[in-house]
Amino acid sequence: MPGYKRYTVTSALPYANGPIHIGHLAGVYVPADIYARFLRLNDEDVVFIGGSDEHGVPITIKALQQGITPQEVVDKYHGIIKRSFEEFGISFDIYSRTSNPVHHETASGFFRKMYDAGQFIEKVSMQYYDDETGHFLADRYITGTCPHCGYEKAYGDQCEKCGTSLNATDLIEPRSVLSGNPPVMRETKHWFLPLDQYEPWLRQWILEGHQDDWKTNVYGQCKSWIEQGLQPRAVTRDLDWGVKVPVDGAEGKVLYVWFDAPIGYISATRELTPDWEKYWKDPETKLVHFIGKDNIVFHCIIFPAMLKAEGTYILPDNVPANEFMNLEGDKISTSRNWAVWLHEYLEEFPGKQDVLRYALTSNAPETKDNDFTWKDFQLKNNSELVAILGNFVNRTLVLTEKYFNRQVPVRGPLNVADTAALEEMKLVPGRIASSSHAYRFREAVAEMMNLARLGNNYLTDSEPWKLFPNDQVRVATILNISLQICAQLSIVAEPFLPFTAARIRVMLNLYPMKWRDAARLDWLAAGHPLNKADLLFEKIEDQVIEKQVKKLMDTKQTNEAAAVASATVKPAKPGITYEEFSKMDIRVGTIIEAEKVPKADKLLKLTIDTGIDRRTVVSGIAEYFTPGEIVGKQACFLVNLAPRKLRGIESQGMILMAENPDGSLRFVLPGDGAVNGADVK
Ligand code: B3M
Ligand code: ZN
Repeated sequence: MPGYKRYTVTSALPYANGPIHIGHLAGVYVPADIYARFLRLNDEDVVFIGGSDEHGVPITIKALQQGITPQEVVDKYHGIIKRSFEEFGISFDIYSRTSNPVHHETASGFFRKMYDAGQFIEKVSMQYYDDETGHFLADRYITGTCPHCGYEKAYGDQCEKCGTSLNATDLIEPRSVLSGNPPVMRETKHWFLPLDQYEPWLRQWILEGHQDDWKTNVYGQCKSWIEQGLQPRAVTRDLDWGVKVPVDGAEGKVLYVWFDAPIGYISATRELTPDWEKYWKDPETKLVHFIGKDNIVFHCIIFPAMLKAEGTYILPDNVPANEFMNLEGDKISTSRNWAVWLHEYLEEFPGKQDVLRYALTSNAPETKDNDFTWKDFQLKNNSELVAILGNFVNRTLVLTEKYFNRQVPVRGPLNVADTAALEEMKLVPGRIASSSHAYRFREAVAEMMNLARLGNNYLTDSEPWKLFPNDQVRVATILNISLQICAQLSIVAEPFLPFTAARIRVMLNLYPMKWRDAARLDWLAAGHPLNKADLLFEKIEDQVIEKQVKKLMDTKQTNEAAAVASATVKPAKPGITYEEFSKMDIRVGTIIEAEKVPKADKLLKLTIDTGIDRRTVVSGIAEYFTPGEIVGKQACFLVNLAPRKLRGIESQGMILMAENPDGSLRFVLPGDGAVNGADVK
């Protein structure tokens, strides 16, 4: 693009609290990779930055859930994520992580510079606090109902349903994630970025300056935030995991993860090259952030305000955020395991990176949410990659092998069909380039496939196999042109299908070429030797797809069963005092005899050694336990329950049982070493 000397392309730093799924790929990493590859093919100076976001509450919550340290969580997932990106062909110049020392130094220096310039407001305020666990409840440690859309599981920093960015105090009926209790308020000191002061500048820079070149969804979100009125935003938190706040009197406080994470792009560039400043500070550098729509406010408003405040950095030229990719009609969800995981895909579909890249790009959620289905994946593979692109390249090479001894034949006089094909070819690179510069990769990949379609139709219509016996000159021309189309494909497919492009080049015995070569039309001279033809794609059979669909249906069933079970767990009873509780005398005892009560299906008569005495307890457990299996078992007994008569037998106490939501009973077992008569309290 005119006017820029170099490009800094960033892709959102995924939280290192789970693996990558197709939603991440379709929204962020595949388009960013296409763009970076396209720029490199154009000989542009580009750095493509990625890395793991290793701070913030999503990480510490995961650690809490799994009973491991935050460091263990990020080490595990950073490894999985990095490897799967590599294998998938996401061509980062660096994939870093925010726990690196260079990042801590960069982020803390950034904060300190703003602090010294008086760009924060220091404020003591009341924040939610969990009395039971002794934690301030920042961000995702608090949930409640979203005041904008009514979603009941919104977080203290954001509602994932409507995408609105929230403050914890905006939530209706807030609850602590740690204890489930309603929080209390407690005083604490924090530093705030006075976003309200940047409002006039943001209006000018975004609303006036980027009306025409930012995507409608991005521009629209920015406009609505700015119009709602921006508030000062806390950029520090009471947490112990993250970048320490580098000022006196800030013990136990770290930078807010959304303050440090975007600085991670800068830290990663510093780590990549000593020349990093030109990628961040030279106005002739074009900075582009690839993100999903839930990150728009942070990349379009908050981070630019920070960059502007710091004063020495450039601002993003564009933020081509995508909408969401759903899966089989349902929102992708890590917690519900409703996803196609990249590392699993790579294992189950070895060598098929480009198939997924193609399915995700040709259906990219660029202007609205889209749906990934396995049927569509199969269709894209079978009727486009196999039937058009693969078929065309393969037929061309096989026919050349057969008729011309695997050498490029001579192009003779051209007829109307040849000229039309060549004319069309001249237009293809320009079309793909202008769609790519406008971040319309669906359109771009469709143009690429159209070129393959053109070749396929040209070959089918020309019917060289019928002409060969009588007109070898004509057949030579047809195959020469078909081979040139293959060569052009090997260039223009590279951003979208890098593995396939490389394989076409190998078959054609060509070196990698640049975009400027893409309209040349004379890549292969007559006599140029080719390599053996090889199939680019293979058909995906129904059972392969059915297996994947079944896997998802199993997940759905498990989720539904869990939902039913949790829905039928009885709600808590009203509270009682300790005095009330302590009136109950519960003891460990052993069942020494058990027999059925005649004519009573449900009752067993038990003789219990309570440690105090031996007594009879009649219990309604006969449907679940036979006398034989419970004799000798220890259990807990309520021994001071008023005696009552059941079927003529006096019951002098009660055995304690756990009742599942489905009504089935289980013993409440004392631990090893509990003796009869031990007091349960
Ligand atoms: N880790 C949020 C996310 O994964 C966040 C992105 C940071 S980009 C600087 O959606
Ligand atoms: Zn909402």
